[in-house]
Amino acid sequence: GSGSNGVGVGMVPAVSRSAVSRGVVVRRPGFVEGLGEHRAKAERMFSLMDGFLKNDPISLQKDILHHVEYTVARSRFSFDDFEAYQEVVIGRVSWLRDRDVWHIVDQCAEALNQLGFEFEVVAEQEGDAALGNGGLARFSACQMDSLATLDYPAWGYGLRYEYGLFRQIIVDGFQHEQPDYWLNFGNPWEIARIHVTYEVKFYGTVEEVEMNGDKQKIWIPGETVEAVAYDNPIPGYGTRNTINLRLWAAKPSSKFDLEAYNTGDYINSVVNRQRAETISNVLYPDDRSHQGKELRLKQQYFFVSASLQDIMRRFKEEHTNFDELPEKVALHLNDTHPSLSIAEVMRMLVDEEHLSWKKAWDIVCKIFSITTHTMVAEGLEKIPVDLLGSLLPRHLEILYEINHHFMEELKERIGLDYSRLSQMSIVEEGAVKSIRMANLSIVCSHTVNGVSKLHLETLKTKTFKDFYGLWPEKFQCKTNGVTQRRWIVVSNPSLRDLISKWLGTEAWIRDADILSGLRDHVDNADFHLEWKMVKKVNKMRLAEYIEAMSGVKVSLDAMFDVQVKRIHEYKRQLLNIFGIIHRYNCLKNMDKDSRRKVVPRVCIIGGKAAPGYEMAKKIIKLCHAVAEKINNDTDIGDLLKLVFIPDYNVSVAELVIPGADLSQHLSTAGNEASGTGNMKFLMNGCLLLATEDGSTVEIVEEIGADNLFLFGAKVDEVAELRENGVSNLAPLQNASPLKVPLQFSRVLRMVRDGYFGHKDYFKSLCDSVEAANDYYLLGTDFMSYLEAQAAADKTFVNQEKWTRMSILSVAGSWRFSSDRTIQDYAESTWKINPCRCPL
Ligand code: OAK
Repeated sequence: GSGSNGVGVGMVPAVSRSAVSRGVVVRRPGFVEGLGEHRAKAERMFSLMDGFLKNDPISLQKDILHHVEYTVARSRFSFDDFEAYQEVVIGRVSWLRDRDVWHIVDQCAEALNQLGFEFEVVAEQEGDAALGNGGLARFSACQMDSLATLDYPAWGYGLRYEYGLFRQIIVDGFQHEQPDYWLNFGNPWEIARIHVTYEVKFYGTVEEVEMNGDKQKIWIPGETVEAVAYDNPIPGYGTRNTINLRLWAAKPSSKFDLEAYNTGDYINSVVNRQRAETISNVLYPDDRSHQGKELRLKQQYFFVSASLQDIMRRFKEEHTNFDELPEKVALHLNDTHPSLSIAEVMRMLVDEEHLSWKKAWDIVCKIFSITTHTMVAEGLEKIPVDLLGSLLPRHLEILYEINHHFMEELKERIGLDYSRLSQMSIVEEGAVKSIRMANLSIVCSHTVNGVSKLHLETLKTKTFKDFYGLWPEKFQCKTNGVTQRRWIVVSNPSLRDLISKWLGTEAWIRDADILSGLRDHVDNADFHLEWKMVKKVNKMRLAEYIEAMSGVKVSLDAMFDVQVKRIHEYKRQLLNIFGIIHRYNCLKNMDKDSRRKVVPRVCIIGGKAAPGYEMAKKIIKLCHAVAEKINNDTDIGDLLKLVFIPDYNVSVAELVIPGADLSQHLSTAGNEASGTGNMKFLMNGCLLLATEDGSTVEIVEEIGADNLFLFGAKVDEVAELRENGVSNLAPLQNASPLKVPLQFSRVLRMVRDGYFGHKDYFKSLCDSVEAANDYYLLGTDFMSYLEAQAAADKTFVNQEKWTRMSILSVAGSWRFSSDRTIQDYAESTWKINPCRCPL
């Protein structure tokens, strides 16, 4: 946490503010029971801890000093803020000692202040653990927070990347990527479990051997690396339940290849061994393109193999009969990235535990469930067979066998419909023969979840239509959510206090439903006054940051209008920029009198482009080029400013979201599976300007269409619009089709003609939205977009109405807490109950 971006965040683990990727694994409650002796010991330790490990400021100071002297031996040297941060974390948040970490923040602040440190400055020392790309990964972090808080016995697994998502720096308006070596000074939250290691194997051959009269396949691997566990505690709020995010790091295997060392090439042998570490080195920064890279596949299998060995080890410590596995273990695949798990569990059960294929398959089909996080079929992961066969030869055989059984079953059910058989097959024939990871996951999972109602509908009627026809009962909706602990309590402390004051309770921090009680005060003038004050404080914080980052001074009276998310064509940052250019044109053409009535705007855009994504990088450059023109036009002054916030990440989000008046969610309908940014802004009383896409549809259901600014084609109009350019459907008829091209083409022409410079560079960007190529319908939606913007301006002038809408947004955000999402998963997908530790 950091002082500048949130008071009181220091005691929250790095991982819960981070974006973590990959799978979430849930264990059923029975698993933790019956530990007998262990439990007795733990209880005794707990009771002693209560006596010894006190959380009052004096005890905390003793601890800090103890660490200074005995852990880092720094008492005689300078002991700076960074070390203070590390010591507080190491000393206090070791999860065995700590029971309700959220409630010792104030004591820590006092202890540090008395030692002469400023708590906020110490807390600011913590950086983001950027272990994921965007929405998918940050959603995992919210889920972990909710799992812990709701007392579920869950484990999260992932990779301990040494380089997280790249740092974005902007040079002359262009994005440059810099490595994020986040572990440089250590990570005080993690606990290295140097004894929890597993061998992970790659390459080699498959041989058939005779075993007890039966033929048995065995895999003779060619390379072995070691996976070492690093544990990251995720403490729940208002509970002793602290769950574990176990991240794997690759290390050279401890087994020596005597042969290699004896050939005399000692140096090269060591260098080769060291190469193992590259597996977990770096996170792939392109969140959607699957390029069939060997290292990426290695990462996936490394992660899957280590996690499953860990899970099986714990199961086997207590159980001998694999029939009990589905009772004790639920494995949830967070998108298809860990779906090699299916083949791996089959391999473990059949090749290592010698279960029959049928029995193993029966078990496997009861333990897996999956959530998919993408709308478009092209986004689904495929692995080329050649690559898989060389890296994991036995797994490829298993996948073929799974497919063979599936195809047989399918033929029985649908007959010899070859077109459907080939579409549903796990193996895709074609120029590059591949394994379809989504098909594999659906075949084997008992539940397939979508992340919003609209997403599920698309899965059922388009993406996985045939599978839905076969197994309708598998498909479920689990609308995403975000944690109010991160997105209000930590990042917006002023709003937190105001909400608690007016609700007369802090219980909403654990039970978001209570937030709906804010509706009772929606017309209270005093409440309105305090509400506006909170927004002002947050806008000041943001304005200071903007000035420090970009040198642009912004007026607090302006509407702060924000679009922050990964840069993607479908998210239409370009529509936003075109709208800004149009606004600029309008201002330039206005007389003085009209200008006086204009609502001043500060447009804020932030987000990273995948390093190889040309169009996205051009959008960033265009944003800077337009900003340069507008911000330096003295004629325009405070009426319009455009700032690009570099290196958008979770820390920046914590600062930007509370300070926003308006936020934009512009994806072409049918492209955003859910979106979670919309929920974070909603929770912070920021009004949405959005298309009816993903979870926004459900936000509209909850708060009503008059409490946000909707625009654009609806999902069922998009196909027709793409086909014919203009809509025949009713809602769009009002927006004159002629007017659309006129306003839009003027803006487009300015960019094309080099009004913002870099004419040649922007050409392909302009081509991508020119009439026939306008796949994401920028031209079609432009008028409707401008109307929504005008409605936002008009409302902003009426501050009472605006404040009402803002309060109703926060009140309606109760439904978008990840606690609701997780409870739904627990009850209807994993079938688990909470395990509450005695407080
Ligand atoms: C990234 C790579 C592959 C598949 C999906 C993603 C991804 O980031 N998906 C996002 O997941 C979020 C959490 O469910 C959703 O809110 C976003 O709409 C979706 O784009």
